[in-house]
Amino acid sequence: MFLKYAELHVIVCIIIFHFLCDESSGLTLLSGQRIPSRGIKKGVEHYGNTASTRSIFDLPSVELWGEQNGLKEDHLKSLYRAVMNASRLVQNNSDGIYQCKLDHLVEDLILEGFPKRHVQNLMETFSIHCSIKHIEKSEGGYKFVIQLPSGKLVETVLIRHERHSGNVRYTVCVSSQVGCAKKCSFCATGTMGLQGQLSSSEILEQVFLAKLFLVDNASDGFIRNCVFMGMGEPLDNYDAVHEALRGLTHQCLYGLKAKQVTVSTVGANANKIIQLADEAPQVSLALSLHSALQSTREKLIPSARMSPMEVLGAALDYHSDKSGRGAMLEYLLIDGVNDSEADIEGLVDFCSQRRGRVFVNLIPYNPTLAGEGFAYKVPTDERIFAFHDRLKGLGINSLIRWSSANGRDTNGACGQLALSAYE
Ligand SMILES: *[C@@H]1O[C@H](CO)[C@@H](O)[C@H](O)[C@H]1NC(C)=O
Ligand SMILES: *[C@@H]1O[C@H](CO)[C@@H](O)[C@H](O)[C@H]1NC(C)=O
Ligand SMILES: *[C@@H]1O[C@H](CO)[C@@H](O)[C@H](O)[C@H]1NC(C)=O
Ligand SMILES: CC(=O)N[C@H]1CO[C@H](CO)[C@@H](O)[C@@H]1O
Ligand code: SF4
Repeated sequence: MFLKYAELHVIVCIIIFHFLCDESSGLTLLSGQRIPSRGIKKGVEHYGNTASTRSIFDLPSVELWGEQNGLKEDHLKSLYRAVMNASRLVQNNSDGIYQCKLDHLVEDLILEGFPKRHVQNLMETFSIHCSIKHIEKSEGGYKFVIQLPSGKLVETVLIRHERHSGNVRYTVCVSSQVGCAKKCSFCATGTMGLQGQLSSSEILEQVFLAKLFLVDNASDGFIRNCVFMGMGEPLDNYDAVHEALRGLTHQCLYGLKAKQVTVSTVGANANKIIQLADEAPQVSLALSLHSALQSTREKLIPSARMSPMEVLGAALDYHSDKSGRGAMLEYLLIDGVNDSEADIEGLVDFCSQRRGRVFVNLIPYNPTLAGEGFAYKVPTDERIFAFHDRLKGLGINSLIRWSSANGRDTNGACGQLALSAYE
């Protein structure tokens, strides 16, 4: 099921973050950007601990263990440096699964300044739980099927961005749930239903495995952005996602800037947007809106009935007040579904009320991108341009995100990306 490549989040992720990577360059690290712990009881991960060891990416557990052993934060830094340096992917010849092997971890820990007397205990307590079941290369990057300790599978995508300067950066697109309860009408993941929640370490291990793969196989760039656009609605697994955000931005671990991390939601639970604004305001927010008319929105995203437009709008305003930045709105344009004059009016109103503190990505729907079984069609160019012109005319920042699968070549690289990843 998940091999259908029909997950809309991922499509959007591939089309949009190709640009974002460049747009977000030159940001400076703000002090105090670290995401504070919410005081989730340390050492107690919520889900999926089936192994006898804990995951070394279960940050609260590692912190608790460190505290109990009198270790300082610098020791955690050396711990993760040594883990990164000592790890490599090894493929099992009989089942083809790639597992992480830690060669010379003991030596590396000591080289990095980790206290020798705690090494043995560390290695008995923690390990790496996820593995890669399948790797697929495409022109735009790589797609991984990740196997969780429960045996369940999720997708992780690495998107390659080559800048004009020739520098290469990657965006990693992670899953936060197995399947999804939201049942959006255009999304294959939704048809799976919700089969499980990922723990924070399972989210962070996706990034780790993708990173290891890069070191081994491409090593032409590093991961610069992380987006929660894989399987699942991240705000439906809030605690684990919050903890993963902390790990992604933690100096000892991945050390990404909070702005380089994007949480993408369909906005069914406006309270969670408010909570995110309070607890991790610097993290970028993307909202899959697809219509600003409540009735159309509900047709596409059934669970949107939980969050009427006024409530959603208020949550977005709250978020932009807290973060000082607007959200990114994703709008999939589907012929005869949400591209009417009334839909344009609705979107224009909604954006105007936000005083322009939004950025709209108009994504012409493309049947070849979203797989079969969805009887949606791409609108005419006229409708697409009408939408864009109206937004522009009102000073609302927006872009049409063509994909070359649509017969346009305005953005070859990005189109190829979408195409090659989804054919
Ligand atoms: C390789 O896969 C086989 C079949 O699943 C399994 O029995 C074996 O233990 C695996 N080897 C390693 C080193 O994990
Ligand atoms: C990193 O790993 C290499 C071998 O892969 C090893 O030679 C080197 O000493 C390690 N460096 C540190 C600081 O652990
Ligand atoms: C990764 O690189 C190794 C050797 O460098 C190669 O054997 C393997 O096929 C590569 N994997 C992929 C998916 O490209
Ligand atoms: C609910 C709604 O307004 N749907 C409209 C979407 O757009 C098409 C035209 O493109 C209209 O026919 C629908 O009424
Ligand atoms: S919320 Fe769930 S069903 Fe909706 S697009 Fe995202 S993954 Fe698919």
